[in-house]
Amino acid sequence: MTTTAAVNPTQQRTAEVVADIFGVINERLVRHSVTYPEYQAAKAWLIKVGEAGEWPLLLDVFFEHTIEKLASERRQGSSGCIEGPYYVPGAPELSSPATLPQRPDEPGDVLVFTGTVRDLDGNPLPGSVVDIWQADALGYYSQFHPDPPQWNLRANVTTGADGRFEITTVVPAPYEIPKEGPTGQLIRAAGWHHWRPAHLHMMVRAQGCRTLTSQLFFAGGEYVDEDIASAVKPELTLELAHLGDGRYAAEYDFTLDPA
Ligand code: MBD
Ligand code: FE
Repeated sequence: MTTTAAVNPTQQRTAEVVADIFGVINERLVRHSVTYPEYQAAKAWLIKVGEAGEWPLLLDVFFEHTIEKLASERRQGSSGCIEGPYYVPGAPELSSPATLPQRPDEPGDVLVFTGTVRDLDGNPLPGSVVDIWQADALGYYSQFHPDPPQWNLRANVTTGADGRFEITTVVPAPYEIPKEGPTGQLIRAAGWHHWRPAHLHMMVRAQGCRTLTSQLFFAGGEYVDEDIASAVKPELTLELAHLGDGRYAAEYDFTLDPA
């Protein structure tokens, strides 16, 4: 790689970071004595990742956790977590207490998810929004799987005067990376497992605050200790309580940093 004089800071940053990453890749090709057949297989596979539309999936599973941990170092409030590939803006706007859009026969156990959104001083943030999305009890996300209707288990829930939210939904299933696609093929070729533990996704927004993108997991759930996306943090684990009528409850309070 030739190095030309950088003319502005952005160009300098691009040149430094990309040259370093490409340099590391080239070193590793040497370390592993990568052959022409391996290079050609990798090239064909990378082309398939694009053709299958799996770049968001592949990058978010294997790399977003690093970027997110770096970004979290600059936060004092609640921990964040990766956004992943399945967020869709513009979900229905509901007010707490809210039930997420779902089918009349929505499978799974009912979950009542409650909490309060506050600032760093502990003041509740009325009118803040919990933009929540999740897989259903079969592990399918609406708009990324043909079965669930468009906004199934997605909503922007506005908190009440006390900054509190109560969101009725269902307990999600663990998520299996699709096996048919190039990402799934790679995982199988390496002998890894295809799973993320069950999780809820959310972006929490409030006037004057830095938006928090996070996920919450379930204590003791399958794959919590072996997330293929390396995104689980201990402080993001919910304890599921029994409400006694077959429903489950979980509570989590969000603390937002100033903008
Ligand atoms: C998911 O549901 C997810 O949250 C991430 C980060 C990657 C793949 C599927
Ligand atoms: Fe997810």
